[in-house]
Amino acid sequence: MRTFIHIIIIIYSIMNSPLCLLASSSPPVYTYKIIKAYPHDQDAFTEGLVFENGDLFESTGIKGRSTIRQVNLEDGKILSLHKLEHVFFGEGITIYKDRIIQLTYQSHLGFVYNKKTLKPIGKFNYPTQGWGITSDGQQLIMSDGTSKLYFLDPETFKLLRWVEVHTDKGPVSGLNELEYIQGEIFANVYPTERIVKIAPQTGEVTGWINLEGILNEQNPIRPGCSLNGIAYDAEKNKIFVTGKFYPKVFEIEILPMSGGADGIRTRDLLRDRETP
Ligand SMILES: [Ca+2]
Repeated sequence: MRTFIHIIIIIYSIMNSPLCLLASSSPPVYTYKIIKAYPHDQDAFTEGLVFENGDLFESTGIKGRSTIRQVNLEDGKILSLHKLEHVFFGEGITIYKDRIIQLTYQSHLGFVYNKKTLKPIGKFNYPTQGWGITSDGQQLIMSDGTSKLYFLDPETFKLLRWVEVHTDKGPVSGLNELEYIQGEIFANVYPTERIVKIAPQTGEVTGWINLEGILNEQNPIRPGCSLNGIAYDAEKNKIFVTGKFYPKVFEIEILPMSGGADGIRTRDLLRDRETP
């Protein structure tokens, strides 16, 4: 009897292990159309991007060069800027109420800023690396470069739950910059030119967005470039994307593409990147 109970416990554990999660079918693939291109600071190592009520905010990384800044979308000019101390590597940002929350890469430390002034007003700790962060208005949602997304209480930063992001083939790792758009989580997948759409409750991938070719002869690739920045204008239903050292912020429209996930071209752009 004891052996039987042990077997039941083991089967139950396996069935409830996120490692076993597989979606029942391949997610659809989407392509894109550029609606408009705006100037972007090509020295910005973009790690976070968020838009609210006409205001664009950006977080940049690299120790000694990390900032949080408000940027004019139309001309790319920096309207206000806060530099991080040299020991910190800035990562994702999100807006929650009147605050902006920013992660750091390996310091296990997040910063809270006054949204209007960009003055630091608080700090918090987390045990993982910090990569991307977004909010559904109720919770913070955070990535750490693995296939996991962590849901945090926005007031206490306590971990509430986590999901493993997965397709029918298995987990999707390298989840980086995030954006919550119309009930789904969009995530840059490092180091590719792809974005995954994710169901927040289950972690199942609901679509791949292939942005290959967004940098080209007109907007050339330079060393260190990496697609990493998604912002959503909820008021006007506009999606903006950019990346580290990108010359432009692109407003894009997402379009269906024929073929399943297996049809996606997987030319990962493995450049000289050592950091997320
Ligand atoms: Ca974002």
